[in-house]
Amino acid sequence: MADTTVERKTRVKPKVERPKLYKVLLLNDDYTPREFVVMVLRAVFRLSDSQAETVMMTAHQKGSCVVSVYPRDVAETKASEATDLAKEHGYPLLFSTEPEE
Ligand code: NFA
Repeated sequence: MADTTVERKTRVKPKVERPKLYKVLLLNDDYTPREFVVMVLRAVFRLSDSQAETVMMTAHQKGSCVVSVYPRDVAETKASEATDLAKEHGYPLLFSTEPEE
């Protein structure tokens, strides 16, 4: 049987893009206890004790702090989980997400 080879005359541009990453931000408030913020950062975002302390204090002093970056669905799920956990305990603590530059 005769072999037939079909050649392309144009190049195929490989279209693989890195999924965009989203920042999770911790927002300061006047009511949530510091220890509770640290507990949430450790439990939901898996930060170490010292990382959690640094992130909490940065948000406390500057108004907000980036906790971590994740693919969009992970960032949104963790931000809601953390915000909901605080709400269950009666605290107004907020986490938000935004795309990385
Ligand atoms: N500002 C809060 C307090 O003084 C602590 C806090 C830090 C809350 C970071 C939210 C985010 N108890």
